[in-house]
Amino acid sequence: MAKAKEAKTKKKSATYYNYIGGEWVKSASGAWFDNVNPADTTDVVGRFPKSNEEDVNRAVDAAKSAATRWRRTPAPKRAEILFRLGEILRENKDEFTRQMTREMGKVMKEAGGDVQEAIDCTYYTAGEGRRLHGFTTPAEMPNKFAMCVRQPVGVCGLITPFNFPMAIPSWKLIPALVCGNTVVIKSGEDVPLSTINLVKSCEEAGIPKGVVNVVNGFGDAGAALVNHKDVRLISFTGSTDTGRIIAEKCAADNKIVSLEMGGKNAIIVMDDADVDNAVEGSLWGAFGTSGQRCTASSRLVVHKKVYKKFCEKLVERVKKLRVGNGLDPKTEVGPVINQKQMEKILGYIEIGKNEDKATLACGGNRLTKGAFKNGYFIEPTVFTDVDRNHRVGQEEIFGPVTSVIPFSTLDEAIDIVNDVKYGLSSAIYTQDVNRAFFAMQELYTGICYINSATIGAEVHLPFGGTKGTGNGHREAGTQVLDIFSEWKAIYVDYSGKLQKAQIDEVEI
Ligand code: UN1
Repeated sequence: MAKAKEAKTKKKSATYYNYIGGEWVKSASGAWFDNVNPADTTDVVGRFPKSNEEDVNRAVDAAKSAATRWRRTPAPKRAEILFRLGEILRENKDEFTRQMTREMGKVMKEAGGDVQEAIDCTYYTAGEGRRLHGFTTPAEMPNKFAMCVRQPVGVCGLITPFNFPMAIPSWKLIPALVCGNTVVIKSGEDVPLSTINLVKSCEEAGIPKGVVNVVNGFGDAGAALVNHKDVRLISFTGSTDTGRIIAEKCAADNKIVSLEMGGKNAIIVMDDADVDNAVEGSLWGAFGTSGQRCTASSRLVVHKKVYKKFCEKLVERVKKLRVGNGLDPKTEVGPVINQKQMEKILGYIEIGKNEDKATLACGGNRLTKGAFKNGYFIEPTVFTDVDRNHRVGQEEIFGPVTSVIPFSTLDEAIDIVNDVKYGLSSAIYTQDVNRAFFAMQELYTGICYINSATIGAEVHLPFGGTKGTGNGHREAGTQVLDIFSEWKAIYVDYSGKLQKAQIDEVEI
């Protein structure tokens, strides 16, 4: 009887594998880890192989063996498979969305947006298979032809975070593939299922064995990928601290490294702004994905003339946000990803209250009662009267916390926005076209929005940031091709004789 009851209450969990050389395999050590639902940690989504250096070595070997054949497959043919992948993702969108919410916590609408972003990226980037434009240019000698083509870089290591479990892996994977590279993905340990769903779809679409490989696991597996001598490129999204270590390691053997890291994004609200629209944008920008976006609006820089009105309206709206399990369609703010992140966020709330002595306008607590008891829930939190130098106004929190900072002039606002170590996204609410254009010119970020929040980048525009956010690369758009391919300049001399550039006189 007791047993039957146990069987009834025990939630189902499944076993998943690494994908290496086209085979679904256990880890070399036989170790596993559990992927749990952050809204209810008694809900185990599945167990996944805990991989180590040996698994990474096998995956890199597989990627290396598949490289020549894939590189020589004409790009339009590679792209045809990717278009099929887009169809498969579209067909499975609902299931992938649900599974993502279960493993990551973000509400279903947003998880659907995440899968959609992967679909958009797949279709858009697959289109590059029939472009991958190079260029021709005149040569300086007669009877000589000059052109430039893209060539793949080789085996790429992709290290992905938890906050966009399918979109971010797709941003890296699809351009890598269309450019003719083979890859090993080390997925975020909190959200391995969404990467498995993406890669299973690659298998179904017909991507040849060894072209895409996945190792599940933690930082040691990522480090083995970064240190592997046959990996030519590392593309990483995650914290600025980890990114810096990766860049240093990559420098040792001159790997190409593309980094997307932290943010401390700000919305400026001018005195002429539509305040209601700015409040809606701030709400979405700060608390969408529980603030766990690199692009989250974690600073709201508000003109003193509208400051009081803005804060009142904002706090009133924030207090009404429905926190809960993302699987419930009524939920607006889901849990945060794990215990460690939750503690970090709560730690920042303490800093805001005690060290910064900002005004805690609403929120500030972990929710632990009733339906919240087994999850990592934090009340949406607003600090007001934040000084530009306060720690909550300077450091990335990556949770449902935002800081309102007052200002008097546009110059001052721009200075506040730029005066942090990051530079991903910025926004301004104003009805004045001159102010909007001046802000567009002066805000030193990789992304800038007018009359909209700091989140919501589209896949056909470059994504990335300045300063501590990145190392000069951009994902998405066609700009991503510059990460995953290298230029080859080609000169064809059809004069039939030796011609010396820079030296021979050309008869005119
Ligand atoms: C991220 O936060 O790392 O612009 C990615 C956005 C999303 C992507 C965010 N399309 O908010």
